[in-house]
Amino acid sequence: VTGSRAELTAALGAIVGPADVLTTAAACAPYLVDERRLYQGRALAVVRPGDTAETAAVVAACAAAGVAMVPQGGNTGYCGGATPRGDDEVVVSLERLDRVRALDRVGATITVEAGVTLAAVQDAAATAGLLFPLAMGSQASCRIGGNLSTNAGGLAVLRYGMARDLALGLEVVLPDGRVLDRLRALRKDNTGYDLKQLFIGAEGTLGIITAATLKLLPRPTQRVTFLATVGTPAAALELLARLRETVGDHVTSFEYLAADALARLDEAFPAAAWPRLAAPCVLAECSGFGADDTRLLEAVAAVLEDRGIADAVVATSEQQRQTLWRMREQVPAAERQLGGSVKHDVAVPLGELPEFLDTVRAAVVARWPGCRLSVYGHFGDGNVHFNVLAPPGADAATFRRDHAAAIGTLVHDLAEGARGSFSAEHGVGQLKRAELARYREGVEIELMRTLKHALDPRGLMNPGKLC
Ligand code: FAD
Ligand code: 2HG
Ligand code: ZN
Repeated sequence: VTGSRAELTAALGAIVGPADVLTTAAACAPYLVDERRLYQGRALAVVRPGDTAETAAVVAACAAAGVAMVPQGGNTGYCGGATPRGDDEVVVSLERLDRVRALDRVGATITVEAGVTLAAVQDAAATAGLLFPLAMGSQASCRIGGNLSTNAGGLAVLRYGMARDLALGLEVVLPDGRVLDRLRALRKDNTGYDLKQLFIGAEGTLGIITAATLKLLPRPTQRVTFLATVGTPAAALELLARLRETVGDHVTSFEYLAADALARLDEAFPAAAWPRLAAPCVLAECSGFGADDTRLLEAVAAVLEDRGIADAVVATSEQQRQTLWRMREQVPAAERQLGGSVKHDVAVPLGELPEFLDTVRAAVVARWPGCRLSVYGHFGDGNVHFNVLAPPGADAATFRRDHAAAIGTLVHDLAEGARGSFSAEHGVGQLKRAELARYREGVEIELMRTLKHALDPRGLMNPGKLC
């Protein structure tokens, strides 16, 4: 660090205005702790630029002072990626970059600044009669720059893909303050390396995303949303296959809720108004565009009947549909209310899911008898959240402190052993750096570090995260 803290904060204040350079403990507090309360950080300051030019100037000032920067969006990330690690780092919050710059209805694209919340992007699309399909429980507070930086997944990946699949162009401030303007709304552009892809999923280690041009899609006119008892994970996969054979890629979401996840919901929210069906359940949604809105419903009903699934609730109103989705989206809140969990976010090839679940469940219960599980997730993507809570009566924080690492190694070893991934959607951040080193080949880590060094030779952009 060159120069004094006071000099840097004064320089930052001259760029963004003194009110948007936070230095007091109280003002900085919300930016210094992560969503899961796994990391309590410290920072020299929190700075909130108001546009791209200010962001670039902030980065240039920090770079000139040799001070590291931690980009932060909605601060809902699960791996401590947005939490600063020491009082020699500056948090760069993108929350004031919250404008929708353009919406092109004919081209079906939207250009938004990084700090627009995911829900606001969805709303802007809906207002134009279009769909921005990225969706997840945190959508009211996560921000599109964070979604792109984590390559977020969520509830409709099966049909629409991850954040990466929805990005056409990016505007990025590089670690030295230069601006890379690739805000193109092109579906086709073969002009060398596709540089935007580097920043998607980079967790803020290569630059700060300030704006993005995103794909919009036709807004479905019909939706069939149902909760059904499926018997076993294998039967759930068979149901998915039959649905896809029947209605093709109209299958938009296919979420699984094991008995233990449903039990955690009941423990945390005993009075909630959602339906109680025998476990395990699937919450699925099919969406389409036909003029006759009974056809999709009839096709889904025929598949359920053919699979011998009698125990099912099909939403007959938007309100019921939202109740079903709220039930699924409240599982993380239930875990939090019960003291928190050791979370896993693994993926395995679809066909391996049933055996993987049996194996991992047996191994965890044998080694940590009495622990409670919460198993659910994006089954159609091969992505499950295999979460482990302390035994009833045990202190949740102590359980996590003493056992999280060993439980993680067991779960991740089994997932990677099944040719899967230790992180399907939440990323690496600070939390899973050891896993990255453990499971990725030396050549992969070397390439990642080569890229990091090429873009950020001084290591000032979100150090200590990812690789
Ligand atoms: P932050 O937490 O602020 O940051 C995340 C990472 O991105 C950090 O490394 C940060 O440095 C970097 N970053 C943020 N903004 C920028 C930027 N503009 N430029 C460069 N780097 C940046 N995730 C899923 O994938 N699927 C889910 O279904 C899902 N459900 C969730 C449900 C709940 C209830 C909660 C609390 C979280 C959930 N998440 C889910 C995790 C989280 O919401 C996502 O990872 C989200 O994409 C993070 O966005 P954010 O704006 O909060 O990012
Ligand atoms: C979800 O799918 C999120 O609800 C959060 O990815 C998962 O809290 C979790 O473990
Ligand atoms: Zn998830």
